[in-house]
Amino acid sequence: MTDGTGTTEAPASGGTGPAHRSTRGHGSERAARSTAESARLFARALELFPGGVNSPVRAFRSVGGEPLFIRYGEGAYVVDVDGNRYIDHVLSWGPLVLGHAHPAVVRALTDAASRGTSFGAPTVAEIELADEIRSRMIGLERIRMVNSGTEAVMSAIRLARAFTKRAGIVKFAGCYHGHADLMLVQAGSGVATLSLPDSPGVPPQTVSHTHVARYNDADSVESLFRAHPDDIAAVIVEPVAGNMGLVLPGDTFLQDLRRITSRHGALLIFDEVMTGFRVALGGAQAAYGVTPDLTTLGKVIGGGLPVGAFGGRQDIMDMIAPAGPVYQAGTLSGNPVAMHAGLATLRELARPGVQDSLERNAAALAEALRAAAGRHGVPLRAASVGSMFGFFFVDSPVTDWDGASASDRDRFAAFFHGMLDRGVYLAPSPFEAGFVSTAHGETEVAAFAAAAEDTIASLAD
Ligand code: KE4
Repeated sequence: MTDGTGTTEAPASGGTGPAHRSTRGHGSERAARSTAESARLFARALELFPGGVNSPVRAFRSVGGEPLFIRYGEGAYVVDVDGNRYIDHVLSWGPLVLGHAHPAVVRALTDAASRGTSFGAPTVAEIELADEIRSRMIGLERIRMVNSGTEAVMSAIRLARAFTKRAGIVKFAGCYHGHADLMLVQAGSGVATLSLPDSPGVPPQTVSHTHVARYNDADSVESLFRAHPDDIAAVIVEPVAGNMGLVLPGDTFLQDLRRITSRHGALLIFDEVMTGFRVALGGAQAAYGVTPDLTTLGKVIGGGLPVGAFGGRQDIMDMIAPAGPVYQAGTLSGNPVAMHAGLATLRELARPGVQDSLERNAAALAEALRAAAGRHGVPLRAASVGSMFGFFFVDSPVTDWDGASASDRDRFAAFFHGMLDRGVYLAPSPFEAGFVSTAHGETEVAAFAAAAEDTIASLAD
């Protein structure tokens, strides 16, 4: 178990925790690391799953090599099936803000499951989680629970189109909003990683109303409104972009989007699936002081279980069935076990000082990267916001997809593997964000800094 300072000790007897632990260290050592068992399992997985994985970005395609199979996680660490132990900065792509197997989450899950795993009927848990979310995101007057971020986004867009009686949707190049057909246009994340700006299987007419603007360029949004007068239902944006690498909004960008959408009678949708409860407890909308009409959520609010949600103004949300005519449904929506995992997570996160500590640690990682790159003359830009951090091997500041996609991907791949060899597990793509958890303490930050110094020094050679 992890006491939150990064110190780990064997779990209490009877736990399902680590059967054995790799003795390899972290940081600057580059011990020989076997991945034979992962390779064997990956060969089997390739006979079962397309590309051997159940989500593309896990496949290591953009960094080379083969994915690691994880045996278990504990606190800030994951251990693979070959016994290699890593400091984890993927954290399931964001959800695990408390780290792996946090006692409060495990206890909540176990208790809930012992009373039944699903009823397809209302439970008090969904009320409690919605209350907890709304206590932080006051703009969410009504909420609908779903099962993924993709489902939240596709539902919110259907709702925006119904409410405005318009079809057009504006998104931003490099932003990723899940894999619903209409969003797979110059997306970020796995699509960007796989260089699939438009996915096959998406009929042209499906995306004919999806218009793409440039992130941090409000004029490009204004131009689309001029080109499609009275046709744009909504602008959807990652208020802090985390799917083209980490790209922060410019000083007035989000305020400009609020102003432009209001002026044109369109809705502003903040996709906070990643930024919700990461950028700040109230999400990016609290951090930047901009209230969208609709918000989509996921990841952290499920505590590692499949949960998404969308919510916003009551006059809009009340169009959702059965209150209104816009159909949206889900067998496992509001699943009580998932609700309890999310509730335990948000309650722990809300404890005094927790968010500040997360922000300090994320900032320390970004500073460690900048310092190492500076010492060795390697072009690198690093940033952090809330409990997220990101970096590009590039000389100039990155403000949009063009800047992100011009970064040195080969150098990123070499850095990724160098860090992996030194016991640090980063997202296997230059177009993702990194995360810290409450289980990442001084020990993990120091080990990351040592590994980054050693790896960047090797890149500079
Ligand atoms: P899911 O359907 O994967 O739960 O959520 C889609 C989604 C929507 N909006 C934003 C801003 C997101 O970041 C995501 C999902 N993020 C990716 C990682 N960048 C999930 C990882 C994956 O696809 O395997």
